Amino acid sequence: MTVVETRNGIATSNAEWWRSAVVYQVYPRSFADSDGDGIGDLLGIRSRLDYLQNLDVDVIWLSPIYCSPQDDNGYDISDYEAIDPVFGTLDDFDNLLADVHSRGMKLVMDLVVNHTSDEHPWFVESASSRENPKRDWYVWRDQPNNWESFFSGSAWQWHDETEQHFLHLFSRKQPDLNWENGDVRQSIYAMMRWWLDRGVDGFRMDVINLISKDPGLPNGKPIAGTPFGDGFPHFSYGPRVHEYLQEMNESVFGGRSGTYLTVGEMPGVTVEQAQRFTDPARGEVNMVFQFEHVGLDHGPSGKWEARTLDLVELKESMAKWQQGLGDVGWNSLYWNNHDQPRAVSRFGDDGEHREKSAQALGAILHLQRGTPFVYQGEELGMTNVHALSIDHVSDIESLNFYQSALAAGTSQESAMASIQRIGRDNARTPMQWGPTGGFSDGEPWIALNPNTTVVNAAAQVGVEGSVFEFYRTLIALRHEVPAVVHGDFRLVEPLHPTLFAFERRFSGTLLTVAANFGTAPLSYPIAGEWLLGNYEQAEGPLRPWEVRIYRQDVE
Ligand code: ISL
Repeated sequence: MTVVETRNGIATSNAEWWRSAVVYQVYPRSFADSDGDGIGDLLGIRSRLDYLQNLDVDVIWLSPIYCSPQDDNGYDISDYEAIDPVFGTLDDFDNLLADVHSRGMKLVMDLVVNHTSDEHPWFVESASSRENPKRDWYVWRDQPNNWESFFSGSAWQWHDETEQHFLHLFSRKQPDLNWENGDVRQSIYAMMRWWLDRGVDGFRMDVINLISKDPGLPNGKPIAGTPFGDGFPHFSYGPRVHEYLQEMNESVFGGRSGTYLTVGEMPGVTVEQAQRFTDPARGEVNMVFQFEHVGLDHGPSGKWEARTLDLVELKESMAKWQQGLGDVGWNSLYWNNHDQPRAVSRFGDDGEHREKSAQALGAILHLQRGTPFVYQGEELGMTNVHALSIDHVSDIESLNFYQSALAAGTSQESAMASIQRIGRDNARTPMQWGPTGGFSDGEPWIALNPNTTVVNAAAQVGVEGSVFEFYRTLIALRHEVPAVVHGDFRLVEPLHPTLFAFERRFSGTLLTVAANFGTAPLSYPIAGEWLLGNYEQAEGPLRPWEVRIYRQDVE
């Protein structure tokens, strides 16, 4: 392995550049529209690279841009080696990639291989007859089991022509691939190599802990009040998942001189499992997206049932992951993405203290150990959409939930309240570039959040004290202060109900980060030299949603 100096002056292997990187997630449909059809596209992204370079992010992760019927906004892929015309062409992609690289940034693709679209030629063949050589590429059974789909209803769809059911953990237009079949795996690895040959810098792997299922596909424990059982223990972390990831890693990345970022999205993953997935010695993935902290406000029946978020639990969970992946493995750090409500609305205060709380959240995340992911608009403190009605809901998960909740006797008001609180459209409204939007010259595919009049990039870039400029400073700190990347982590005052404070220690430097997750003045004296804060520097109690970062030399 080559040893190089990183830009923070620490000698590390250049194969591990992702440890000091910050990733920015672009949701292409909603980022920037160049041709006025109301849907964001590759040329739009290209036209906004100055903005991303100014923010100083290292990597761009693109949510899926492949050919797709768009049943689940591109997470249902019908051709892995072509760009959906709505986003542009392969030439547009190559030009974007070249521009990203020429600015010293990297680009990571979304890899959705637990399932394809039902319009993918593989599935079309598989469904054409029971004798087709690709029949076994998907999961067909005479009898369905009792598993429930993530998107409501049964996870099985009856297929009239060949008189069997096929498995779809997500929508019925997203049939699950059968990873037990070696030809399926080899075809996926070949496709991944094709993208690496084009120059991409890695993959974010969609629900990759679901690719190996318990081969017997047993029924799950019955879920009270529903006809379904909980299949999760049988379709997640299956017996061959480590084997598949090691095989993928070897077949796709083995023998290449480049170095890549891989992050596995893994709903329900435990710290112990994540340690195994991210232990560099095992050769699987660099890091995983875990879901514990974004599940703390879910009720016993799941995400649609509200539960009050408790700061002590949030701190305990984050500290557990910091410790658990401290010596072996690596953390990803995120507050939100295209599936989650907006961070400031969920964990902060999107009213009076929107800016301060967005900044405090930013600092608490970016100063932990791991690779931070910024979801488009988070760096502006974009909020949930509060005024949705069901006619304006676009997301398949929310629409299916609404139907099944009403069928089960839930009131329209209550179902809508759930969607407003936690529905995925909250994250998918167009990027707010200016006071009138600036996303598209046409009618956007999903309505803009009306608060674009005040929450927008034009009002923040270059403006001292803005959320954007604060994020820029946080990202610069990661690039410049080795303790941010490498320091160990210690939570302080774990039981304090409104203080979120921790220490990072590395090679004679101690950083202390302390934030007031409330509005009442909070005394928490910190030693050392002031490094950064989201208010004017002052002694005395922490003001509403104030965060302070101090640095001191230690033994
Ligand atoms: O969105 C969720 C919260 O309700 C999750 O259950 C989500 O479906 C899960 O995290 C998997 O997400 C990924 O795969 C899905 C796709 O719809 C999501 O957008 C994607 O991030 C199926 O491909």
